[in-house]
Amino acid sequence: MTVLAIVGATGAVGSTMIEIIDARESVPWSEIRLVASARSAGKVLKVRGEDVTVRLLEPEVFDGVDIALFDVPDEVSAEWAPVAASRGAVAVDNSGAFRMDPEVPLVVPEVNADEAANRPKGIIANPNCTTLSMMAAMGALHREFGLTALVVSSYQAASGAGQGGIDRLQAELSAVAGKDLGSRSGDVAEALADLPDESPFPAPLALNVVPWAGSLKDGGWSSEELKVRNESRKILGIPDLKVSATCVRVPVVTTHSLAVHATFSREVTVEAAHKVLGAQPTIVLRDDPAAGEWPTPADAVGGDPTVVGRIRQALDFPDTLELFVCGDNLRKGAALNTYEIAETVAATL
Ligand code: 2RA
Repeated sequence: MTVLAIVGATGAVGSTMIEIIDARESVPWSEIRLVASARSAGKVLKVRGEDVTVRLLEPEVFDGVDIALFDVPDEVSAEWAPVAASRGAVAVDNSGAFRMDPEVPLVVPEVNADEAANRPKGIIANPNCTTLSMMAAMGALHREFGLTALVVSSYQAASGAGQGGIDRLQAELSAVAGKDLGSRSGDVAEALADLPDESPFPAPLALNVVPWAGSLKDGGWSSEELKVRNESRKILGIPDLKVSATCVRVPVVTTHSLAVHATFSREVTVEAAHKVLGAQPTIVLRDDPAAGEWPTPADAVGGDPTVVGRIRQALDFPDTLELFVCGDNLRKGAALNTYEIAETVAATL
C-alpha cells in the first residue's frame, strides 16, 4: 500500500504529471492523492480513469502519504515540503527551494539514482529543466570520457515560465500573425501594444529571442545561468567542473534546446560518442545532417527521451565535442524526472 500525493496537481507541470501517470502500464500506488491551494481544491480530475477530488493543501493531507511530489513555486515548497517530510512522506520537490541544500540530493535517475537514498531531511530535489535537458547525455558521456568543462547556450521554451508563459506567447503570436513585421526596430513591440503590459518575459518573444531567463545575480549573470552551473556540478558529482552558460528564451511553446561544448579528460571521437549515447535507453540520436536529421524542439516535444544530434569534434579544441540537445521541459525537464525519482524511491519502500 503505497500512497502518492501530487501537490500542485492543477498546474502546468502537475497536469503533465497526471498524463505521465495515465500513460504508465502499471503504477505502484494504492492511492493517488491530488492536492492544491484553495483556488483549485474541490476540482475533480480524472487519474487513470477515476475521478479524484483535489484536496486542500494542509498538514493533515500528508497523513498516510509515502511520497509527496511538489510542483509548486519555491516559497510554497519551502514551507510545505518539510511539513510533508515531518508527517512521514518522502518529499520530491520540483522547485528551486532545496536544490543546492547539501542535505538534499539532486537526482536524475539515469545519472545518480543512488543519491536518492541519502535524504537526511526526507526531501529529494528535482533539477531545473534547463540543466535536466542535457543531464542524461552529459552523465553518459562523463561516465565514459570524464567531463571537465561545459560551455552551454540554451534555447528555452515559453512554458518554462509556466502556463502564463504559454498564454503570453500565444497571445503575442496572434497579435503578430500575418503582419509584415521584423524589418524595423520596435515594430514587433508596437504590434503587441494592446496586450497587457505584464509579461513573464522582459521583451517581446514572438518573432524574437530574449537573452534572459530568471533573475539578476552578481556580475550580470541570470539565476538560470547559475543554476546550470551549480546543478550540473552537483548532479554529476564534479565540484570543480568548469561551466559557463548563456540562457536565451525563444518563441517555442515547449521543449528546451541546448548547444553544448563539452570538454573531456580523454580523447573522444564522434563515433565513440554515438556508441555511448546510442546505448542509453532514454536518449534518441538524430544525427545525420546529410539526411536533414537533427534534433528540433518541434520533434522532441511530447516525448520522454532526450534527443541528441549535431555531434562534432571541435576543430580547434582537443578533447571537445559540440552537440545539440532537445528535451521536453515539462516532461523530462520537470514532471517525468520527478515521477521517475518517485518510482526509484517507491521501489525501496
Ligand atoms: C525556465 N528553467 O525555463 C526555467 C523554469 N524552471 O524559465
